[in-house]
Amino acid sequence: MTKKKPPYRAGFVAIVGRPNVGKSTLLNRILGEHLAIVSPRPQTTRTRILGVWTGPNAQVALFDTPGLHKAKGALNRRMVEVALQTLSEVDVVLCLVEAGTGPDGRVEIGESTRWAIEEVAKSGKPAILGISKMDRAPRPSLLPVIDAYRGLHAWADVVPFSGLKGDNVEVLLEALQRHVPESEEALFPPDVLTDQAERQLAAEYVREQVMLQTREEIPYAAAVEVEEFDESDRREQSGGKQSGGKQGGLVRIAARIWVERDSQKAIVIGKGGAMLKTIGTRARENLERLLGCKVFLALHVAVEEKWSERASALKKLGIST
Ligand SMILES: Nc1nc2c(ncn2[C@@H]2O[C@H](COP(=O)(O)OP(=O)(O)OP(=O)(O)O)[C@@H](O)[C@H]2O)c(=O)[nH]1
Ligand SMILES: [Mg+2]
Repeated sequence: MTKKKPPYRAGFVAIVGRPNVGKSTLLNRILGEHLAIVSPRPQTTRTRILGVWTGPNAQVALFDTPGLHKAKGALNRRMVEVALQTLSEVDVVLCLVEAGTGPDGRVEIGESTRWAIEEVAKSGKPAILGISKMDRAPRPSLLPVIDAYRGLHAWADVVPFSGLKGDNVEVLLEALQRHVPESEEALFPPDVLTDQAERQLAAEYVREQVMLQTREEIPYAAAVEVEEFDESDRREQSGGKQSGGKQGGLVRIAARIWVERDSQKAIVIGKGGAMLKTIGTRARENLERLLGCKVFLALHVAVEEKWSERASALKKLGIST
């Protein structure tokens, strides 16, 4: 007797949750690529980022989204709108929370986490709960955490995992494959990894370094615009992942870091240009890895007052649609 082949499945999944819970780290872990920038600061991701995982029996198209929070200011409001909008467009929701317990071992679920879960419930979509950062939680604390969250929503599945270390990510991916709908065919060709152009990724890699290297308000006052992406000296070779086969040679990139005040510009440039040099060097090294070729990266800093409050600026920077 031959065993019946399981049906092929394919669908869209929104990864949502409070800022900083590890959404982007998980997307990168599942895809094995640094598609979404990551920093220890909340509100790192500003737009939604598609990452497509293709397996033998299923395709899971994941949207990483900005963190759900009570937003103040046009930029943050727009970010939350993007996340909520994405919830309404997908087949399955993957809601992430942190595996945190209080000092006395009691499970703590904050006001904003409850609100995020309410939004997930309102979407009416099948929702998987991912309990993130399990590497930080003592094992015995996980069961009460799982129980507490089970009480808040009828989750389709509950999976503790660590995006950083990779623990249980396979289990989570299996759960996602089980819950996306049956489908006649894949949603994307098997070699598609993301919807982000290399130009956009370049801007994000620079912004990642701004977020990692600077302090206080600078990470939130900065945006990056790629003004030039010159591939004329890039060589065609087989094997480049992001580039449909291009690898080797040189890409010249010029990018502008926008900040909101002169004082912020001075900090981003640093003493004798030291800060800008560090940002540029780190971003260039990461870009060379991504693009599989040498990169020449020229960075400039410019001031545009209150860009984060203006719809036109958000649009120009790819944050608004
Ligand atoms: N220990 C531990 N840290 C993690 C894990 N996943 C993410 N982090 C860290 O948590 C911080 C935030 O991770 P991100 O992936 O940027 O979180 P996010 O949910 O995308 O955050 P926003 O884009 O701001 O909403 C970073 O410092 C990560 O290294 C994990 O599984 N374990
Ligand atoms: Mg993120």
